[in-house]
Parts: sequence; structure tokens; C-alpha cells
Amino acid sequence: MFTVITGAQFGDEGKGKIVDLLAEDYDIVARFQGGDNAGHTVVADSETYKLHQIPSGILVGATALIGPGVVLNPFTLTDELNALIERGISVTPENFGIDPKASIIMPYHIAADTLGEFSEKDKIGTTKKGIAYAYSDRILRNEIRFGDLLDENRFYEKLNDLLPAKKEMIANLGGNPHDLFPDEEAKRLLKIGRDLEDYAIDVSYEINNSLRAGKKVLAEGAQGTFLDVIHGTQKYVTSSSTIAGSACTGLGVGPSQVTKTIGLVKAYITRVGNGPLPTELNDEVGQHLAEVGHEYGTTTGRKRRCGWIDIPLLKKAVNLNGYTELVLTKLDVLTGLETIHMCVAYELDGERIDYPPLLTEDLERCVPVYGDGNGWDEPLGDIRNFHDLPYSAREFVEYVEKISRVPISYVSVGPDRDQIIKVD
Ligand code: 2SA
Ligand code: GDP
Ligand code: MG
Repeated sequence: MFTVITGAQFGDEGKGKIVDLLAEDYDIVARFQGGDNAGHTVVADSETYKLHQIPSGILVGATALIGPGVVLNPFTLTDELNALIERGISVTPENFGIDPKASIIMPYHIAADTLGEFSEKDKIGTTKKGIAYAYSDRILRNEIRFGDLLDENRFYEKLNDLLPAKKEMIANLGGNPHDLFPDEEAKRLLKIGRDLEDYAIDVSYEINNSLRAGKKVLAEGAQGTFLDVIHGTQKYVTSSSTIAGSACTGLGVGPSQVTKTIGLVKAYITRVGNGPLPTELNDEVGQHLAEVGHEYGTTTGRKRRCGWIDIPLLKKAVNLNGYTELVLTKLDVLTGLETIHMCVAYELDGERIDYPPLLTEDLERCVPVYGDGNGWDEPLGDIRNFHDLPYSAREFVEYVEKISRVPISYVSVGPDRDQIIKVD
């Protein structure tokens, strides 16, 4: 069985929590795109884990694999591995692997991303982790791969070829090229390569063999559907493909293997960084969602923008990902709001549309049309049975299921592992 999980909105839908929950039933959990821009939070037994590079399934004993579609920051990865080991999580070549084809996020990528974000006019609001620059180098065939860190001669040969252009790039962006410490950084990178050598694994081969042997594999998406580099709200997107199909290319698994695609939908919507968010709320309801939902970036600590659930976007996410199931998260955060607004359509140039327009500039101009539902006051955190939810909360869940035409399999009512309702 091969299951793909992706965020159906702009990321931070609770993928870490749900992957951790589902991973109990899986043998392998694999990341297929993105890098340490991702921040996946797992709260387990009162401990909070924030994972950026390592798939969330490692905490429950699944084998965690980093696929070739990923861009890898070796420094973040090392810190994350050490933090897990310190907290008693066993990490061995038996339960963790990295594909040698994963691209390395180099110090010059991070420097460029930071410098590139200085201009207010062009600002995307990136995480400044060097993601776009690392992926550009892959497309330009100028990448350094994890496999290159395992071969000192090849690594230096590539680096020496690349460095003059990289220094020029930093200078053109207004930075000081002498701030790149190639010798020191290079030695540190090679040391990490030596330390991680035993984890190198052909992820595609491993997953395909495991599937043949009847094992279960979960592909963990990072960011969210509308940050997809092709189908998202360009240019306010990340630099990888975040939708379900990307799991196949990013891991090297054929589409015929996909059994299920699960979409994670927050009961409202958030976005961190710039770009359109039609239902954005700059009032006390937005404040409620941000504070009760603790909507602060897991990687950067930035405050996330919040708004009501956006059904036209959800419909598009269902198409882009081919979801067979949805998981609705953070329903508990809506407790205490008198009325729940759901954006059911947009008004654009005097016309009502119930599906997002293609162009980011047009989405920017869309005015939400709301349908109202009743709110509820009961806290939901201790509820474990769908029928024990307040009537209005059930109505909300049923509406989302009906309008998206995808069954909701779980409703999450808090950050803890056990704060989950299985919907039968
Ligand atoms: P980048 O850094 O090049 O990927 O930024 C491009 C856009 O993608 C957005 N992006 C994200 N959006 C939500 N969550 C992400 N992960 C972190 C989290 C973010 C954080 O879990 O909270 O801590 O700020 C993530 N990663 C990238 C980014 O905001 C840009 O809009
Ligand atoms: P991800 O990037 O999709 O993994 O999501 P993040 O971890 O960046 O952000 C989701 C945040 O919401 C984390 O702090 C989670 O602990 C928290 N969370 C997840 N599910 C729920 C839920 O159902 N209710 C509440 N209140 N918090 C949740
Ligand atoms: Mg996140």
C-alpha cells in the first residue's frame, strides 16, 4: 500500500501530527519534496517535536526515508538527528535513509535567499532557507548532491567549478562574496558526509521492493497545494511541487502504485508569507484563530495570516491531488466563535464563481461570498466520538465533506496524538 499525504491549503494543516498518527500502521514514511523550510510539529506524550528534514514517522518506529526529490540542509539534518537521539529516539541505518540524489542546500543558496528577500517590492516572504536557489541549481544541473559529500574529490571538483559563479551571484545581490567561507564550510560538509555515509540508500529501489513485499509506505508532503511551483499562486509559492503527483517523481515510484491520497484541511485557512488569501481576516476573529490555533511558523516563528475556510480553493485542491480521503484538523480552534463563515464562492468583476481563477492577480481581486453556519461554545479537545461533537460542529464537518465530495476519515481536535476522532 502506498499512501500520499499532502496539505490541501497553504501548509501547516497539521501534517506532522497526522503522519505521526497514521505512521503506526506503516513500515516506511518518506519525504519527497521541499527542504528544511518545512516545519512539522508532533506532540506526543507531552513532548513536542518540530521536524524540518526528517519524516515525522520516525517517532513511532517507521523507517524514515529522505527521497531524491528533497533539498537537504546537512547542518539542520545533523542537529535534528542529534536532538532525536538525545531524546531517546533510536536512529540507525535500519530506520533512517537518505537518497544520494537529494540536492544539498549550500551556504551560498541560503546567503542568496536572504539577500534576495531584502527588496520589499519583490518579497515572497520565503523562509530564507535557500530553497529556491537550491532547486534552481538542480534545474540548471549545477547541484551538489548528498552523494557528492561522500566522495571528497568529486565534491571539490564540483565546488571549485561552481564557486566563482556563486561568488558573483552573491556580489550581484549586494552581498560580500568573501562572507562565503568555502574552505571551512566545505570541510564541515565533508565531515557530515562521512558521518552520514551509512544512511545512503536508493530510496526508489527500497520503496518499490518494500511495496512488492507487501509493506506499507506513507509519503509525507511538505508545505501545501497552493504553494506548488506549477499549480499554486505564483509567484508566491515554494520552489517544489507540493501536490500528490510529486510523491511519485520525488521518490521514484510509479503512479500505478498509489493506493490512497489523503488531503489535510484545516477548519480555517492560514498562510505564511506573501500572496493572495481571499478570506484573510484582519479583525478579532483573525486574532482568535491565530492565538487559539497558535498560528506561528514552526521554522521561522513568523505570525501566520488567518482566514475562514475557502471552499473554491478546496475544490481545486481535490482536483490537483485526486484526494480519496480528507482529514479535517484544528476544529477545536473554532470553539467560541458565534458564527462560522464558509467561503462558498467568490465575486470577480461582478460575477459569482465557485472555482478559483487561474491567475494569481485575479485571485488577489476575488471577494469571498460567505455561507454562514452556527458556532458552538463547547471545548472539543476531549471528544473522541463524532456523535459527541456539538450539532453545529458536526454540521460543519458534514458540509465540508459534501461540498468537496471526498469522505472525511478523521477530525483532529487538538495537537496531541490522542486528540483525534475517527469518522466511521
Ligand atoms: P520558501 O522558503 O522558498 O519555501 O518560501 C516560499 C513560500 O513558501 C512558504 N512556505 C511555507 N508556508 C507554510 N509553512 C512552511 N513551513 C514553516 C512552518 C514556515 C515557517 O511550518 O510554519 O516557519 O515560517 C513553509 N515553508 C515555505 C513561504 O512562507 C513562502 O510563502
Ligand atoms: P504541518 O506543517 O502541516 O505539519 O503543521 P505545523 O506543525 O507547522 O502546524 C500545525 C500546528 O497545529 C502545530 O503546532 C500542531 O501541533 C497543531 N495542531 C495540529 N492539529 C491540531 C488540532 O487539531 N488542533 C489544534 N489546536 N492544534 C493542532
Ligand atoms: Mg508547518
